[in-house]
Amino acid sequence: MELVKTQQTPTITLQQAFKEQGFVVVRNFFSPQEMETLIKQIESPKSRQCLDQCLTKGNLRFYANLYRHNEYIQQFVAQPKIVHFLQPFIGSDFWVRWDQAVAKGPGAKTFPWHQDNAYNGFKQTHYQLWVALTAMTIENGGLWLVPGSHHQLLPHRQVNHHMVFKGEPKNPAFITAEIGDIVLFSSLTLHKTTPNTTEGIRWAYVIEYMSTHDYDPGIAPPFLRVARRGQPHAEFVQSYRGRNPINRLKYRLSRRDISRVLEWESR
Ligand SMILES: O=C(O)CCC(=O)C(=O)O
Repeated sequence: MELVKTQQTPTITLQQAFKEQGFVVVRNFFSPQEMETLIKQIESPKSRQCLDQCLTKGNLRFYANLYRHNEYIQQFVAQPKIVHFLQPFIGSDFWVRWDQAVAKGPGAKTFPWHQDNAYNGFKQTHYQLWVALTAMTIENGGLWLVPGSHHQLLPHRQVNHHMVFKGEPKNPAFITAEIGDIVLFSSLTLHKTTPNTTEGIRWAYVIEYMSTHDYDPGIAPPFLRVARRGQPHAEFVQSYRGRNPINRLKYRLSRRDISRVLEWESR
């Protein structure tokens, strides 16, 4: 496995690189065979109900919440290899809030610049594990990221079903990837994909992990916890630590009230 700390000196750790630039890339994390099997599972009849009608358009197909309907995928997202990799970034306890596979076929258009927090409106962040199921190139609609864009929520406007960043990002980086490479980025890292001008399909599978200390107001139980007390531990649970009255209150209060709660919490 080759670790890539994009735009960093060789002495910096992956966690430091993530903190500074909002993403890291790890080469050859999975084998081509694992990726082939995963695509077959995503395309299996079990997953048909996961086709997301909102974002699926023409040759761009979105499958969401696959892990809830497919046991193989459930084991994939909870596998110890992923859990051990993520623990230094997320901490000892975390769960899967969402997953999504995207088949970007020939002619599929740009998916515009955005932060995922602009779509879901969360006050906390989560971690996107982007798995390259096929190689990513500029021509086939691969991933662009903006280093250092993950420190705050930026202004967006709604365009049809998309939330689109209002500005023009400075120094975007294209992430070249081969089959089986992974990219870990923050839900605040600005990203986009450009049109697929090739004849092949660009496949990506994104798993979104969240610390059990943080709160997602949009997902109903059961929740798939995958790490507990620093160990891989896959279990559907009815609640988690972050679903507490203080975190829930943050979604009902004004901005001023929220800063008071945060101040109170930090005492
Ligand atoms: O897979 C793609 O082309 C874009 C998906 C994306 O950026 C997202 O869902 O946040």
